[in-house]
Amino acid sequence: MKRALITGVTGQDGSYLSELLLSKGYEVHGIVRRASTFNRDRIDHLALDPALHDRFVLHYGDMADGSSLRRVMETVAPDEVYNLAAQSHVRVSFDQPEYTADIVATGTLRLLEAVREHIQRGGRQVRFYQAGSSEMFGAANPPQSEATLFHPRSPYAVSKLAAHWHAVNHREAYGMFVANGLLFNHESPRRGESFVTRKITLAVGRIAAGKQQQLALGNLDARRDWGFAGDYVDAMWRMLQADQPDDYVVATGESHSVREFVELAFDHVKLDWRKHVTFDERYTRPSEVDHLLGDPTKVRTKLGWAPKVSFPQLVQMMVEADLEIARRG
Ligand code: NAP
Ligand code: F7E
Repeated sequence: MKRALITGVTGQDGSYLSELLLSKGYEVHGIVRRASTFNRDRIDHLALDPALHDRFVLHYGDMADGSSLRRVMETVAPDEVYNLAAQSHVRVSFDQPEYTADIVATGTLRLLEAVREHIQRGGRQVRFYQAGSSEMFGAANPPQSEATLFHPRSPYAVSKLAAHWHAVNHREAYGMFVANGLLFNHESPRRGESFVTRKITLAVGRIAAGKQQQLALGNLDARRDWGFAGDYVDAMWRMLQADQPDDYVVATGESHSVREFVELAFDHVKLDWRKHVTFDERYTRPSEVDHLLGDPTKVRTKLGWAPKVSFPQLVQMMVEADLEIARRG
């Protein structure tokens, strides 16, 4: 039975990846941080399932605390490590740049070092997945591929870029099996509520249920390559099953504007978005990323990965889930 360690297990991707690995027979260990309120909604169905008691195990730790990362590495001795933990909000990274750099960049270095020391002590091979981001391409012209020069536009993106190069350096300097995923935006009904897609679908559900009237948004012209998170965690797993470690763009190859997402979401409940959406400058960014559009040729040809959920299916899935929440709440 393979053993995996996931940082960021309570996040959107951590929850889908846990489900995928458990379905493949893995023993899954996750790192959680202490909070004053419970923050495990996305994984409660796994953590509280008696049948998974021995196969889904949580450990306290924090990307800011190298000693906790080293301790968990020694306790778990995993075959695969998936580093998904991050302060992942681009807008927030402008307000908390140092913290973002500490968790996203230095935190990754702490974990890579914990893995390196673990391998040195025990001689076991550990495969490492680093959650890179299309934000690292930032201002680079679309379409973006593995050959595109990075041009990050936020403290988050700069920090992810540093983490990316730490990962590459550990691969080259120490011969570690480290794969970088360059993942474009991926969404789901489990998406954090302050990211634009979920913010829109939550509002659409509440407006349709008569519980809200207005939705305040920032830049509607930004274009993103949006896929379904459940599809993307499969690409992460495939990267660690390859013969050689490498870096891969994971994307749908299709981009849409925030305005198109809004239109489609409101259309789904037969409402005119223009009557409900207002502009609020607080949701704009000091430097925006205008157009991200990934070229997934490499991940398709080398790893056989392709997205299964289309853009309209994704919007529909998210609106329906949030309609249900609004009706219940
Ligand atoms: P998410 O929902 O924001 O989850 C982030 C996870 O990181 C949460 O489990 C969070 O724990 C944990 N975390 C934050 N700070 C931490 C710390 N100091 N120590 C330990 N854990 C910490 O993010 P996601 O959408 O699942 O994304 C997963 C990863 O992929 C992230 O690294 C993100 O930057 C990257 N990424 C995401 C996308 C996307 O479109 N979703 C695209 C490219 C790359 P709490 O629950 O305690 O907050
Ligand atoms: O913004 C615009 C905003 O916050 C998308 C993270 O997972 O994906 C995510 O980063 C676009 C931007 O995602 C609002 O200006 C308009 O152009 O949903 P978002 P993001 O910044 O693309 C990448 C790949 C990651 O790696 C990140 O971790 O939407 N926008 N109005 C808005 N955005 C937000 N959040 N809120 C608004 O009201």
